[in-house]
Amino acid sequence: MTESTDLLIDTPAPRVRRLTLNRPAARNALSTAQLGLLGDAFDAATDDDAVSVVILTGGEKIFAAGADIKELASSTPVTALLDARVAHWQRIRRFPKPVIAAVCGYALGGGCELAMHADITIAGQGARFGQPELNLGVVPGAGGTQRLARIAGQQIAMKLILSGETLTAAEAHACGLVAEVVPDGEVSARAVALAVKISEKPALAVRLAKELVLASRDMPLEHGLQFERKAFSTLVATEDFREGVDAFIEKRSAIFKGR
Ligand code: DAK
Repeated sequence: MTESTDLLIDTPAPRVRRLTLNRPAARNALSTAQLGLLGDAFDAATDDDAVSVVILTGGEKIFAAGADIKELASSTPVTALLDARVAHWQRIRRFPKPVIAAVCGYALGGGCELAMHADITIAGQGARFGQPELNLGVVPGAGGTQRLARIAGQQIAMKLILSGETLTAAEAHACGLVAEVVPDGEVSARAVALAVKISEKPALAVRLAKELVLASRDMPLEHGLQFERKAFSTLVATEDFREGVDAFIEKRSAIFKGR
C-alpha cells in the first residue's frame, strides 16, 4: 500500500480501517493522484482479512471540495474520455465491504459523490452537501446526477445540481442522503462505534447484505427477492449461521469466524 500525507491511513479500532483525506490547504480537493491513493487503499482493504469496515473521512473541518479544479482546467474531450479517475472511482465503487463516510464541513461535487459511494453516511451538524459543477460549465462526473436522483429523489437532485445550492446536514438527513446527524465533534466517534458494531457481525452475511441492498437500486423487485432468497439459503450453510443460532439458544454472545 502506498502511504502519502495526502491520504492518512490508520486503525481506530480493531478490524476498522480509516482513510482520511488530508489536503486541507486545497480543501481536500480530489486530485487524480489522491484518488489513485484512495483506489489503492480500497484495494488493499479488500485483500486484507483483518479489515471488516472502512471509514472514509476528511477530518473535522471539510470532507472534500470536489475534483481538483486546477487539474480539471487542462481537460480536453480526449483526456476527459481517457481520464484515469474513472478507474479509481470504479475501484471505490466495487469495494465489497461496508464503507462509512464521516462528513464534517463541505462535501461538494466529487466530495458529495464520494460520500454517496459510502454505504452509511454520518454527518456533523455543520456539514453541507452540494453538486456545484454547473458553475464550472460541466455536469457532475462521478455519478452525481444518477446517484443523487436515486438516493434523494428527482426534486432534490434537480435543485442541487441546477442551482448549485447546498443542503444542510438536517436537510440531507431528511432526504435520505445521510443516515444520521450528530454534533460535529462526535462524528468521528460515532462512525467508529458504528464500524465496530458492524465489524462484529458475520462477515459473509455482511458482504451479501451490502450486495443485496445495492442491487435493490438496479433490479426489479422480483429479481431482487430471488437474489435475497438465494443469499439466505447460501448463508444457512455457513459456520457463522450455526454459531449465531447456537449462541442465541444458549444465551451467550456469538463468536463469528467469517466462514
Ligand atoms: N479544486 C482545487 N482547489 C480548490 C478546490 C477545488 N475543488 N476547492 C478549494 N480549493 C482551493 C482554493 O483554490 C484555495 O486555494 P489557494 O487560493 O489558497 O491556493 C484553497 O483551496 C482555499 O479555498 P477557499 O479560499 O475557497 O476556501 P473557503 O474555505 O473559503 O471555501 C469551499 C471552501 C469548498 C466552499 C470553496 O473553496 C469552494 O467552493 N470550492 C469549490 C467547490 C466546487 O466547485 N466543487 C466542484 C468541483 S468539480 C470526474 C469525476 C468527478 C468530477 C470530475 C470528473 N471524472 C471521473 C472524469 C468532479 C468534478 C467536481 O467535483
